[in-house]
Amino acid sequence: MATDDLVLYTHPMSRGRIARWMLEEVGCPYRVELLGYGDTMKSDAFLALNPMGKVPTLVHRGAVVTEAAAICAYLAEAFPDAGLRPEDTPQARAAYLRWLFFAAGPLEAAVTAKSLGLLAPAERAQMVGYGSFEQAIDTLERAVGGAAPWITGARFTAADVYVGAQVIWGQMFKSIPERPVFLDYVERLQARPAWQRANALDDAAMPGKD
Ligand SMILES: N[C@@H](CCC(=O)N[C@@H](CS)C(=O)NCC(=O)O)C(=O)O
Repeated sequence: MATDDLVLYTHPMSRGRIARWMLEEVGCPYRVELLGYGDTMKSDAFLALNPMGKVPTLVHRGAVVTEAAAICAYLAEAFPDAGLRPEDTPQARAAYLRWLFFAAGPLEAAVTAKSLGLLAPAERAQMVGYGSFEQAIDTLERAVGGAAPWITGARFTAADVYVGAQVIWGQMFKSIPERPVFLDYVERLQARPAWQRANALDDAAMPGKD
């Protein structure tokens, strides 16, 4: 059932897919507002919510959350019964925050820079957060490979939604090199009913599907 309490502003060809997946994991009713690139995304009404004019943007009872990683973390906190927060141990909490922030910062920057052919030269590695593309990918592989079976250990969390979405996207579009550890993680992630529901909903919302 749609509700005005929880509204996701998104586009099916965007990082909004991450937020949709997280909402499906949470299982709380939400409403979707589909925006268009370059038009409704840059309207005055939407810029008032997100001055970046970007999706995803979530509004929960008047609280605006932008940034896909923050949306995942916010929803895990706002709906604790969904069990998407890390276990209450220093190890699990550390892994949760560490890999969530790593994926939103250094990893995303490295993958985007590589795709654009704009990676920092090797002699500037000390200055950029991702060091080198290879260093960032090797670190991701160790994080995912050390997971049992999820990034913080036994419990699937919001960090798996965010890190996992990047790995799924990277394997699909070849922006992250194919490695057995990544392929296994993708298989586990895509077996989740919430991922499947979110994916089907966004596929159905693709332009030209109505
Ligand atoms: N850091 C943001 C990035 C959001 C972002 O760049 N979204 C793109 C779609 S994937 C967008 O809305 N682009 C529209 C525009 O910049 O006009 C996040 O992680 O949510």
